[in-house]
Amino acid sequence: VKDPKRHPLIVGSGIAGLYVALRCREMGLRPTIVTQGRLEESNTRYAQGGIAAAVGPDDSPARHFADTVKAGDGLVDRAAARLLANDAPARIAALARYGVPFDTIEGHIALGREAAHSRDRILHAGGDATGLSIEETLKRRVLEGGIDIEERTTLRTLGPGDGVGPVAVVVRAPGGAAVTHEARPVVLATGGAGNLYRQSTNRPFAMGEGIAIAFRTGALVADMEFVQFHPTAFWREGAPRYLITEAIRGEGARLVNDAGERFMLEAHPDAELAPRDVVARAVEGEIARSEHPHVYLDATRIPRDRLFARFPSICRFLTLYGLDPSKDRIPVAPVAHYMIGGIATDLDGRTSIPGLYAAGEVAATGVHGANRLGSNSLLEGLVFGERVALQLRHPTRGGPKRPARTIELSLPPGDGGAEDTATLDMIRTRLWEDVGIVRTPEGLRAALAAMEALGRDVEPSSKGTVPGTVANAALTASLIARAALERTESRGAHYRTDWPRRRKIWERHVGLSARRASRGAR
Ligand code: FUM
Repeated sequence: VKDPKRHPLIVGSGIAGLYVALRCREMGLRPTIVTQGRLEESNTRYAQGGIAAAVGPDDSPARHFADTVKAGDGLVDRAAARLLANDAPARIAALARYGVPFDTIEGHIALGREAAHSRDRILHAGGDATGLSIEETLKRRVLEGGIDIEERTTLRTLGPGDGVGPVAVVVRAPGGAAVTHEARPVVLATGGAGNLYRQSTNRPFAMGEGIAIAFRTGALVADMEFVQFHPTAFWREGAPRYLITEAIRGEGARLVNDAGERFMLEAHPDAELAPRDVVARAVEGEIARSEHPHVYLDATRIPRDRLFARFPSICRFLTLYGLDPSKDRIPVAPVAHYMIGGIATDLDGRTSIPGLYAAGEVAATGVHGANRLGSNSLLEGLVFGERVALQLRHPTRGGPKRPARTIELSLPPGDGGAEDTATLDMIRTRLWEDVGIVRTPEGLRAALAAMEALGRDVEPSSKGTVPGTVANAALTASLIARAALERTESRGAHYRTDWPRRRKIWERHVGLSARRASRGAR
């Protein structure tokens, strides 16, 4: 490669990865996308509710900003939120230019409501197939643009680069040899970590591997204690934890217990449209109180035509399980959904490592604070993706602020044990049980000890060996448990029984970084 600066490597093909690649190409760069599965496989594809933007006649970016800040429970980076809200209409226009068929009513863009939004501002496509429409549209543009794509290819390590960016080692599945990309700008758009939890809406590969690889390379990681649980995933033995979008509550669906009582009325003045963390905890509380494994979403008051037109995918899915949501209540329970924390970046997606960028769910910009507002996630991939693309074109120096409370952790060699699915299962069960919606100090300590022990088993015993997926899962899981133990308060998505309230001293972020002596190309 003649000029590696002009050849950024983009890892991941959800909304952030595809958008950065497209914008890079338009700016004359020659990006390569590396992605674990097929190009179109990502969590983005399964996003239902939509994408938030203040484009309605009664709305404004200032309101969108204020709602984002309020939901974030005292920890939102205001500059990031202002940027998100102000830039949202322009990013929607960009998606429309690419051809995303947003739903309209009588020629006007159709806007839905979601929890903690003070206005109808959720754009959607194909009813509840917003992520699918966006992913497919961007994929088409990427293919038309002749962008280099390496499918079924996994990032394994990042090594020290020469200032332009890190060296990336990727492996082509199945059984392919390792390929080393020379030092160049690398954008991690690897998505979230929801599948580190036994119960999750996420796709199988969403296990925070990008976070672990960046952390091992020396990147600062932040806000890992904030894992968002979605209150309403379909709950039936043996069925997938399929998302039942919050937008259904925006249309009037109610949460009821087995006795048909609307328990959210007592939990929050906004009832079913309270912030997501509040609803998730209330549902969890109702499940514990009633000893019933789930609650119900009752959408029967929404007119049948409207329900089936607005939420066709959900209605189709429920039909498979013999349910008609216009007549039947939908069994639901909270599950892990979105990683608020991740690789710390500044507002231009720059991490603490020169030439390494992060965008989308894998990044921690501070924009969501302690609790993300629904439908701000697809948006963040675009808004911060745009800024990453601009940086790639004209790189400047910068990076995230190191939180005053940053814990340095060592990464000692392990026993080099074989990786297996049993270890992964233990990680997923432990996180779900002890680092879930309601956390206790004993549970957090036990989970951290368990993650460290499991990590030691599978961590390579020599520095030259590349850690595998399970070692990376154990590492990311231990970062979540470590940060949750550190934050001795309850705020947003992080709730501890020993500190059930917010504390002023905790109006700050928790950073995590690898102790310098332990770093290297592992
Ligand atoms: O309920 C939903 O459709 C989820 C939206 C989101 O996570 O932003």
